[in-house]
Amino acid sequence: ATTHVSGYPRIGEKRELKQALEAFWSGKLDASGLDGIAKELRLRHWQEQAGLSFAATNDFSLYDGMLDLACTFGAIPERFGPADSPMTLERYFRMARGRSRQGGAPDVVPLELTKWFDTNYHYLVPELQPEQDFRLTWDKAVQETKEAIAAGFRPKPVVIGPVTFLALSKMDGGDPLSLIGRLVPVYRELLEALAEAGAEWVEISEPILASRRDEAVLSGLEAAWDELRPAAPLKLLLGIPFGRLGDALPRVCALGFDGLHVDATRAAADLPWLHANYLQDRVLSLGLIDGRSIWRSDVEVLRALAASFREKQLWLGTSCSLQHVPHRLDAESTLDPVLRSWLSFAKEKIGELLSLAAAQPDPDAGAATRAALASRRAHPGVKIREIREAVARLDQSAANRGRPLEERLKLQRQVLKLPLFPTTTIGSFPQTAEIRRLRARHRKGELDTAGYEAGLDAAMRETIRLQEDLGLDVLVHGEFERTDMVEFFGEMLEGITVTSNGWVQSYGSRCVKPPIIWGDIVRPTPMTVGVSAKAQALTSKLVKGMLTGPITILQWSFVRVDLPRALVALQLALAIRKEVTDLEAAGLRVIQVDEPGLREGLPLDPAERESYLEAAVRAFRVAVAGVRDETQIHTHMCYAEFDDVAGAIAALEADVISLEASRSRMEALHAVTAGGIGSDVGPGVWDIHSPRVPSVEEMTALLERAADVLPAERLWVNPDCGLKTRGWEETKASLENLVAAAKAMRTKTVAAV
Ligand code: THG
Ligand code: ZN
Repeated sequence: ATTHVSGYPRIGEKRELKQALEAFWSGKLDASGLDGIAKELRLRHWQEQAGLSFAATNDFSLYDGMLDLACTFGAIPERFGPADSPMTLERYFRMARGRSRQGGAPDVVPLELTKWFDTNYHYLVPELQPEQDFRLTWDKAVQETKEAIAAGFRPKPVVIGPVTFLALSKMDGGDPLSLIGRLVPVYRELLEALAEAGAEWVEISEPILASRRDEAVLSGLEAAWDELRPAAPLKLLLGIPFGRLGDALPRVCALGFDGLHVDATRAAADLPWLHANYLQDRVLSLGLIDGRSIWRSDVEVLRALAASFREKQLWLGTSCSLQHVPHRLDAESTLDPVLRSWLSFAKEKIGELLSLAAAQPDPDAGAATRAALASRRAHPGVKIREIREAVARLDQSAANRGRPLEERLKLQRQVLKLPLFPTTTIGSFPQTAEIRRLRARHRKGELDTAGYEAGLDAAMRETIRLQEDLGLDVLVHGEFERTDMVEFFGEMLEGITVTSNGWVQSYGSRCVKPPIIWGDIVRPTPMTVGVSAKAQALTSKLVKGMLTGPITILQWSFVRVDLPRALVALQLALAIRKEVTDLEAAGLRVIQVDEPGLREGLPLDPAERESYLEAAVRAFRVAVAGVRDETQIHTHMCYAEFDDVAGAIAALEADVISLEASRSRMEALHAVTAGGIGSDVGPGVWDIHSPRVPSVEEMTALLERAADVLPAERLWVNPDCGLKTRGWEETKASLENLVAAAKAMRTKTVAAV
């Protein structure tokens, strides 16, 4: 059978692209050096696809594929210079990263960054105008395709489809989908250029169909496909990753494609219809190998599924681009061999695809897969009776605290004796090169545990002192022991394994190493109690215990598929609940359980959203409900979009919630209050994504806006998010201003009564 992938990881097995980009940005590598590394990576990645019928091209990007497409079509907002001036790296990265104030140059705000469907990847949002003029202004897709041909590969360019491109763009003064008639002729020119370069097939990827199948999208799709067919001979594969088509199947199948590529892992419900209404002489491409999970495929089961289709031209592929899984499992040196046998990363998935397509099943490979899957079912950590029973025993009371929220807050005001507009931070303090070096030396065994902990202690002591000097009200220990919060808890909990090199691109040069949740979750020992108690002992001020919530751990990990996610969430909730009650017992009177991942987990399919939110709210409530009413539970959320989840945020009934709000000038606060929230709220007044130090006046103005929405007694003063990416200098200056702004508000409020 014909085999292909819809994309391959591009950051490099050793994150070579990350290193090259960051070297280029800091001036240590020139443009041709960067170009050389990018070429080398593309070549290696095509070589890893050798054996497949096609090599995916145009899946590579120096920063992001949506940005690439915007640049290809000349959709470049004015602040980045004239749209028809030649593409330069300088402008490309300015669109991605902005430009900060230096040498008198004005700030240039980059394109907005947003989550790509329900993945943990983030794309740049193109900005379009109602009179948008599209023109082919960059030949990146064509060049990469020629490059593959020159290297001896048969290319299959993958291009984000016109409807997805428009639907994910933003436009003031109209629906960007209304531009479809303007875009399609230029899109067709791109296809012609790809055909001329030597492509026989192009995959046009329309993931928007996984989340939107409304009339605007479907008629946009029809309008596009009526006009898309290029003059040059080229076959078009319509690719639909991430979901099913449902009722839209007949309309989608009536489009003029030469082949349809479906996500067979998520569109299982569509397969019977496709079975019955077969595509005759058109290609049906089944994305059978899961591009979203790291579990080894049962190739023989997939082979039987594929064999049930009658299409003469049946292709086999991945459910989506493999960019959402780590590069190669065979590079993991420290992984337990039993767990390893259950897994498959991008490179291994190519192997699975090849064996799926082989004319004859390989009996040895089949036996190895069966043995691996059997060892997983039989592994004692996969099903732990006490954990299953504890989850089954959870009743309504497990999710409820003693008194209702309003009464708890009254009680907490009495016992915690905080001023009006109490000040706090979100948890992390700057992770300097020194701290990172300390951690690296400890990891490599160059520094013993005693020396390491002494180093961490010193940093914590200094940070506590600084917060006291600044006059903050609720202090934090600074989280110097953590790199990524989810990775930290993944390392501490049993049933979860952290890889040593399993990086997945999050955005641009930034990557995460998602933990693998493979078994039932056990918290063998307290995880943060030691460090939090130590911090509390250093000061007479309140110290806040810092935890990550069950939904966020779930959302930012690779999750087992042999147990419903809602049950995995409850297992995580029970582990966090133990930590929360242990923190309380150790004397912490304020405990924060972060849930920035709450909104991210929202299913693409609107029909699944309510049950997700219900389960998510329950997991959070179970995690925090074990404490006395006097103990104040905080939560934190960032990534500023709260409209869809405002009701759920209210239902968490945290005592206090801090939110990212400064960039939206407190719009986020409106969104959560619209959900009927009863919690006290700390809308962020300092945008920590930039090194800029906000002035007292600026922060006071934001707080005044907040005070128009909520009564003063319900407001906290804090930054938008943790400070780990900031430097000490700007941190001190900004926090000083933040405390001054809180004081100004206190004075004003007292004067007003
Ligand atoms: N942790 C995890 N997942 C996440 C986030 C997170 N997903 C959503 C959001 N936050 C993504 N944002 C970021 C922000 C910064 C980084 C990654 C994702 C980052 N990564 C370091 C890098 O690439 O240099 C990793 C370095 C390291 O850990 O050694 O800065 O916060 N799990
Ligand atoms: Zn945050």
